[in-house]
Amino acid sequence: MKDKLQGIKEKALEQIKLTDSLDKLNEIRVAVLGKKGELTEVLKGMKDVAPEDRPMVGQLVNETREAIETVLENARKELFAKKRELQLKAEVIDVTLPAKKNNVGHSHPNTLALEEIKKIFIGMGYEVDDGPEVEYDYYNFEALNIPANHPAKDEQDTFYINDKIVLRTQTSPVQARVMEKGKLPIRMISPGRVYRADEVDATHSPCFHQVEGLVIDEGVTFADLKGTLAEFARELFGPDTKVKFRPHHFPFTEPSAEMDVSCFKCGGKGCRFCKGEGWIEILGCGMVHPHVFEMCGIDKEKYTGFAFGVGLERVALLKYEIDDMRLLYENDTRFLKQF
Ligand code: 2NL
Repeated sequence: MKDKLQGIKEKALEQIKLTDSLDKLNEIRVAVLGKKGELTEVLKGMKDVAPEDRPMVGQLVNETREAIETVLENARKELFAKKRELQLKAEVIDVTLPAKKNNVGHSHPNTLALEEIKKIFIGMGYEVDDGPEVEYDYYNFEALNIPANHPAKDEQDTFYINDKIVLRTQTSPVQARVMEKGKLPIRMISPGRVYRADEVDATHSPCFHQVEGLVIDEGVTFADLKGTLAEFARELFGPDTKVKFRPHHFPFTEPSAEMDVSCFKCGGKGCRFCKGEGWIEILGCGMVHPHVFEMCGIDKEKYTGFAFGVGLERVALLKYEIDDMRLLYENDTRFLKQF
């Protein structure tokens, strides 16, 4: 037994001496001291040792284990120090090299315009809400007084998922959902992505953004609509901005109008920017149609309201004097960082 232990020890020490890596060292540790290691096997053989010899043999095994562990640990420290030294030599950092350029991103003109619009309406006590872009035909059309056979459904050139589900063509379905919940009064805007099957050109894209607004309370009138949207225009385009309302038609409002703002480039005299008009069309609006109230379960005798819709890209193009909508979707940082 003694010779066997001596043999294990000598073999182990010899192997450790020849080892040049931490991994190999670990393999030796496992092979000798591990659960199925040589030394452990010897311990398992203790049952065959005469009882009176057991303490002596046990002590011998322990001494052998301790001796091997000590040598292993020393070898480990030495190898680790060597590895460290090599690493430090290999990974020299030249602090005088020029730093890597860090490209910091930049807010998109749409984002800038939306932040500004949100700030204006939040300042007037509006809430901001959103909803699904893949929407039921019901909320996108029917609840908004656009029945199945209405020409607006073709006009709007809708992307259909199936006969009940569409890509929303406006963000008013968000507002229809809020109305349906029935918590009044309502003062909200709903910004978001909308889809129409349009060809791409300087002013059209099949996917663009809208901000729609809705106010419902007792006694809301067209005067409230005019006052609110005139203030919105002044905050967005400057304090001297004038507004003009032209009669229009939308299925979901009655009466309906389009709002123009006086050209903020020429102050209304007429210039290249406003194509000599002095006015720039900016949004559509109107008093919420009684049938929309009915569809959404709101008492049309008690409540009135106004609504409006503005194209976010249109505001961004005007405000930042960009002449082609396609530039907004290319994400060329040389373009984006100008704003
Ligand atoms: C436009 C016109 C408009 C609305 C959107 C609306 C929403 C509800 C009820 C009634 Cl829930 N109306 N939205 C009203 C008038 C015009 O948008 O040309 N937008 C770019």
